[in-house]
Amino acid sequence: MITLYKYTHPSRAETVVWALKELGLDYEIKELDGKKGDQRKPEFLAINPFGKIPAITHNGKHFTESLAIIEYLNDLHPDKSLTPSQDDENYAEKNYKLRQVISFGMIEIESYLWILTKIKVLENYESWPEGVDKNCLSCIQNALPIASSWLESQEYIAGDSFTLADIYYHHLFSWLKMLGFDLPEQVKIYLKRLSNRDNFPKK
Ligand SMILES: N[C@@H](CCC(=O)N[C@@H](CS)C(=O)NCC(=O)O)C(=O)O
Repeated sequence: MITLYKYTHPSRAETVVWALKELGLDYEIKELDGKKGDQRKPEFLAINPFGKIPAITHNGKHFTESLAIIEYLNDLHPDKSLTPSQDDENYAEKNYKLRQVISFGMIEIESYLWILTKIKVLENYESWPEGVDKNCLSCIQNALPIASSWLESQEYIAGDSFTLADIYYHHLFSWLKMLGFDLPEQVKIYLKRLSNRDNFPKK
């Protein structure tokens, strides 16, 4: 049995819930109250010493980092349905595209988004020099049209089929929306398409 540790409130642990559903794996959920600091209690630090969710336990072992957890879950599935099939004659190219879009999202968008969130939403709970928020904003504004352009000719972010990159980009684009970014129309349509999937976790 897989145990997923998530917050009572929505967080990136929802990406793992979505992957579990897409893969049809059995799991149980243990909820932590982030506002009460459950993530910093010794019981949870024994699972993730970094004190962050999501984390899963499986076969007596602990797994952390949302995307790595999703990769692990995908490897448990006989068809590895969230990544291109190795039997596909264009496997190398399709797998490259998947890794490329994820790498781009993490480095060119999420890193700046996280700093912007710390400054704007968490009210400067770390001290960042003046002007950093503007730099982050402009880095994201440069990267967003590139990510959006991938959706001009394909239904999913890394090609013509649904992959774990779509789970990640749904999280990323929703985060941008939450911070007030005006998303391009094709991104809005894409988000709608993803949220209509049978296994999309309903609130
Ligand atoms: N890179 C990690 C980030 C995990 C993360 O930042 N989790 C947040 C919730 S979305 C958290 O647990 N924050 C708690 C804290 O910082 O105290 C991942 O993708 O799993």
